[in-house]
Amino acid sequence: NYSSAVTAVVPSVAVPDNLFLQDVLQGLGEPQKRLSPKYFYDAEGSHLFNQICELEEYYPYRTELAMLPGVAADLREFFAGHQQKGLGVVEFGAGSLHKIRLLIDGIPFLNRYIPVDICGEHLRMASQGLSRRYPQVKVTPIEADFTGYVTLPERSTRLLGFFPGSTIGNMLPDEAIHFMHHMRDSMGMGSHLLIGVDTKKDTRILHWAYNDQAGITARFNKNILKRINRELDGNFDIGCFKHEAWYNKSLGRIEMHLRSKVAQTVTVAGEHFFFCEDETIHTENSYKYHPEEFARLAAMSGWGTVKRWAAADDMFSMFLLTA
Ligand code: AVJ
Repeated sequence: NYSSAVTAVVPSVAVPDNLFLQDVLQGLGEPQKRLSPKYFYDAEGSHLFNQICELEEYYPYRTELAMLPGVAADLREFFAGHQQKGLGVVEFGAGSLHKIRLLIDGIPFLNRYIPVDICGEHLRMASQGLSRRYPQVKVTPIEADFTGYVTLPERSTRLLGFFPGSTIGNMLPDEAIHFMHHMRDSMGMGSHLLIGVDTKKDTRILHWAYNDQAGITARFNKNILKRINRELDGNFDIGCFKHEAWYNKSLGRIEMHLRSKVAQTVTVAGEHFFFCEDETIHTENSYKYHPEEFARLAAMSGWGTVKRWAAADDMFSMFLLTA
């Protein structure tokens, strides 16, 4: 019975049921209306994101995936001194638990895996699948908002944080610094962090990655309105909004917006929100970092840079940091 290696999902901090509602009402009430990208990922949104990852135009996912076997080989050497005690990996915002497989495959003494994700149900299922495939790895899923301080289970192994996919790009630089501080506090001194960061590059490449021909990213963006309609009793007319994404060069970030095609009033949970024609809801930032820029950000949160891996043409970076 392999699944016995999976302990029950530990509820870390209690997540109030109405947090989504609170965030939406507050965000839509601001002069520049905004919604947090963390709400993209309901079942439909996660499915659409997986489709985005298959797109020709969307280079980050496949580029990072292709880097991971080489990175894992280097980490195996780097952590060779910990062979006896083993290595534990804490993944923040674990999603489908696919990328961890490449680390497990490349690091034989990786014997502990702690995925942290907000969706306990999905996490439990994925964790059981992983345990069946890798019975040598003890998997302890934690259901928590990974952006805060996470209480980790007792451990005797060295910890390596894992934060792939350039998810750090969703945060403002200030927020990223705070978050990296939290990761350091959660994992403790002597821990390491492997983090995927997207690079600055030709504006056209960035543009097409978020404006794909098939319109999947547009559907992904609009799905947040569908989710509000369904879960928060909203009445967004999805056809009255259009997807937009552009590279804001001075801020070094892709911005995604939903632009109202008409003047309209939308109701969410009984609250009314007026949109002018052409007014936007800012739904996502995706920051791109020069290597030195990111190393500086890491340093401001107490992390030293051990090593950076760069994909061909510097399309994507992975950093190994030390607390
Ligand atoms: C999952 C945050 C890394 O910013 O590229 C993909 C999300 N948004 N297409 C990104 C996303 C639109 C993605 N991250």
